[in-house]
Amino acid sequence: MKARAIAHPNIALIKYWGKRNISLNLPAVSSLSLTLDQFQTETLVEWGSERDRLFLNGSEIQSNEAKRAFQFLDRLDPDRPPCRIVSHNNFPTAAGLASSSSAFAALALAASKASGQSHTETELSILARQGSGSAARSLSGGWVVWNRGIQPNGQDSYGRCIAPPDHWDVRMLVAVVSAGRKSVGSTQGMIRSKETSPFYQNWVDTSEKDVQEAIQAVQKKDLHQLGALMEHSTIKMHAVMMTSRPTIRYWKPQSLAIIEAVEALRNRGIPCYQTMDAGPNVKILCSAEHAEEIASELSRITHPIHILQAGSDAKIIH
Ligand code: 2P0
Repeated sequence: MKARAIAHPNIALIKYWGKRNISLNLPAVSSLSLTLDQFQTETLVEWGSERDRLFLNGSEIQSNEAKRAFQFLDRLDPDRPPCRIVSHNNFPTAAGLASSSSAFAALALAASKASGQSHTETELSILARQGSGSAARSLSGGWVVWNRGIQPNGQDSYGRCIAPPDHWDVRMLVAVVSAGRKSVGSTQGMIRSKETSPFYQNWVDTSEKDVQEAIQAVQKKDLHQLGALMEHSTIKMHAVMMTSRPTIRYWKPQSLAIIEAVEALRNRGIPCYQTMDAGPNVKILCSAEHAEEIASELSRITHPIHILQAGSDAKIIH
């Protein structure tokens, strides 16, 4: 059987960094994200093929990435037949643009369907989470909370939509500083931070409150409150990364130039707020009315600047 699914990446406003269980990808902290439109992963799964084969953006992959994808299918069915996976991203892979979130959300959905199983959205989120933590947030569109949960088996740790895409007409700008692959992978980075950063425990202890306040800000559509919380969560996470040993620094000079430009725009009365993930690219949250002006200002520093809206649920396509 074959099935094809698409999923969109999500950008965390309140960040996930750190695991309470590595093999199940159970997070040390809850997080809140916005699923994006335009950027997407499209994945075909053929359940029952001559042998396991993975194709990504037109090339066959035989590295650890392939192993990770097929081990993920083993979680769905340990006695599965050989499978073929054909996946395309229409945006840069593994560059801090959340490609693993859409990749494992699309793979979970397509594989579930192709294998003839039937899963609820919650079950799919739990499954996708085991491929890559942030993928738990990409089954749903709009504004999504991923609860840390407390159960050892992770059955209470999944993404849940708190507001649909049309709840609030915001824009997320993506200022691409580098489309290259990141220097330290997220999983390794999180392990290193937990083991070595003197700020790690404080990060864990303070994140829950950030998530609760950010949920309220989304519900009230309070851009200032949400933007301030997002910047705070971002800087706290990067402080933990940078104080890890050896240090993990994803920032580039252009990233800082964009952060300064965002502050300058804000001082001129244009509300906009920045966030960064495990890579040098900067994302800017703003209202729809200011998006073009902000993009044109930032394009003096780097390009391209993508202007994205809230995206929809992952879905099966025919
Ligand atoms: C996030 N990041 O909340 C955070 C912010 C990066 C920085 O989720 O190890 O690829 O597969 O669970 O999901 C990127 O981490 O990591 C990420 P794994 P994932 O979006």
